Amino acid sequence: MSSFPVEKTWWKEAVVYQIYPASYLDSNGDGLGDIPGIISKVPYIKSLGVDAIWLSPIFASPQKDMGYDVADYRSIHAPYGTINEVQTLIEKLHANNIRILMDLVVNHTSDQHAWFKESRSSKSSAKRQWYIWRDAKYDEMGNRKEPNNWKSIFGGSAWVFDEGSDQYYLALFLPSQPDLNWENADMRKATHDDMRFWLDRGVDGFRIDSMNLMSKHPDLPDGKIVNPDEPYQSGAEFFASGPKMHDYIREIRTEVLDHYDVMTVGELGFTKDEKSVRQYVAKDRHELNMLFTGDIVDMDFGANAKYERDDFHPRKIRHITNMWQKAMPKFNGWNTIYLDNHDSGRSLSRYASDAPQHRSNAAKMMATYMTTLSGTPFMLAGQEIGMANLGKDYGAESYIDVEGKNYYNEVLKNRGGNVEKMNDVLREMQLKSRDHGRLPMQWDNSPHAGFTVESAQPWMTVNKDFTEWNVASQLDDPNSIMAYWKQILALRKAYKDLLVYGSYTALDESETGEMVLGYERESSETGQKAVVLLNFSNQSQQVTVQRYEGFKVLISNQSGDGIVKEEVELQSYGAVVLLSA
Ligand code: ISL
Repeated sequence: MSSFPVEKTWWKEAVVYQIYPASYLDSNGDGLGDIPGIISKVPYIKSLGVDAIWLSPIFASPQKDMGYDVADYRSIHAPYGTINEVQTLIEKLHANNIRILMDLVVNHTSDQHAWFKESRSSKSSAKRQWYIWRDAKYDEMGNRKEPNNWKSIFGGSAWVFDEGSDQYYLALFLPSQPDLNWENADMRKATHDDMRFWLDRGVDGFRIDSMNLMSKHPDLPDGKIVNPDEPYQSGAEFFASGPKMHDYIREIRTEVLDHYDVMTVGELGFTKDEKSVRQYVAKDRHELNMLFTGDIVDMDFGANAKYERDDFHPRKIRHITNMWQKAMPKFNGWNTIYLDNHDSGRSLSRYASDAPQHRSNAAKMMATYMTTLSGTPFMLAGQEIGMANLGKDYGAESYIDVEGKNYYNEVLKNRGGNVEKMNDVLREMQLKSRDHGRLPMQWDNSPHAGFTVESAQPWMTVNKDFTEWNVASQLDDPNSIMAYWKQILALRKAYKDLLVYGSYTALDESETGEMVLGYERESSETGQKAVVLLNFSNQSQQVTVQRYEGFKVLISNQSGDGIVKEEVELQSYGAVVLLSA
């Protein structure tokens, strides 16, 4: 249990709803979602009972990585709308007591950013040092080689040779996403100004993209050779959580964030140990409010590559959940609670089941997980109606995102271009491709799910299951997934001393069985307890709950529950929340 009294803040009580702008609603018939589309759905967003939205990047961008390649942080990607429309969105959200978080993408920019164009113009450019430039190396034969052996996160070398200025620049993602050089104080100041630009327009905080990649080891040493057959190796040890990382965040805090009432959530890649995590979010560190540690969306990634097989098992979610729920209170940190984002497949299809007979219950069970833990829940638009992955009848050609495509093509090449040999990779893409998290929102059963007009070509495949699984069909159905979300979000607010601020105690696997995740929450104000039991399997499970005899059922996705006796029978993907008197 925490040795700190938990301080109450709005961002701890908030529930955040992530909107991927391309995929929410197209208002002008070009097949791409836009800002006016989101504006028109503010009443809908409000009706769910969420408190904030996180908007994935909407800034001017060549869209090589769907806006995570920013060309100008102060203007809007024209097909999404105008800056005035963004201002209207902010105002309309605020009028409805909904806050807005922007995506702060400042580990890298697009190669179309004016800063980079100037930087690459010559070695003596005033902005040369705003990016990471290095001379070529040469082997004994005189062949030009990259400055080190780092592999890009999206495949190939992390270095790009610039013929014009005769040096390499570092790009940890796409070659068109050059990494900024955070060592440079002028660059940092310009970035702080960009942040203020949005904060002064009313933005309530940031999700900080690739946050801990900003500081690299100053010598950029070669990564360990783990795969001798491959030309490039992971350099994560040297580019993640580098020596100046905490200086940069603290500077952002004191120079910018502390002058506003805002929240921050940093995306933390490659760094997952408690000691390092502590340094970013312990309250006395004065750095970030919370983090996405990533492990919860990586539970079925292979040991060497995302698209290698390593099946989900409930013991994984038990381990990760218990680890962070126990860790954060020790240092007065705060958790994020999430299962989905735009970088992977839908959790429903990966960690539970989207089979027709299970889908509704499984989605409600996952909603129960998302709303009964200590931390700030981040739900991905579509979760409220149980949106699922594209089915197995969609082939490799349906996947358009650069991360998955690059990987697929690399493996295909290594296998001599034989598509017949690609079934294993396709299987993993059907589970984890980033495209699934970015599917157009399913509003109704009209053509293209009501996402865009009939005559338009949606930018991304609309999942054909929309005829059954859509917002309109659930709005008035009291047994729908959406109705369950609304109910449990309202309970989270009504019982916030317990469900937001209460302490967490894991139930032991010996008590619940290996397929059931169980935990207790307890209010320090009233001593009231909630017990949460979540069945992550398609079989029914019995859990003995003698010690909770007399508790009543607060919410459940199964019928026939009331006052608890000795045992709870969880149906497949059943979820039951018990409450003490
Ligand atoms: O997508 C991934 C694997 O599923 C991750 O490796 C991801 O690239 C990493 O978590 C960083 O993600 C963020 O920055 C990327 C962008 O493509 C992602 O969409 C974003 O969330 C580069 O800006």
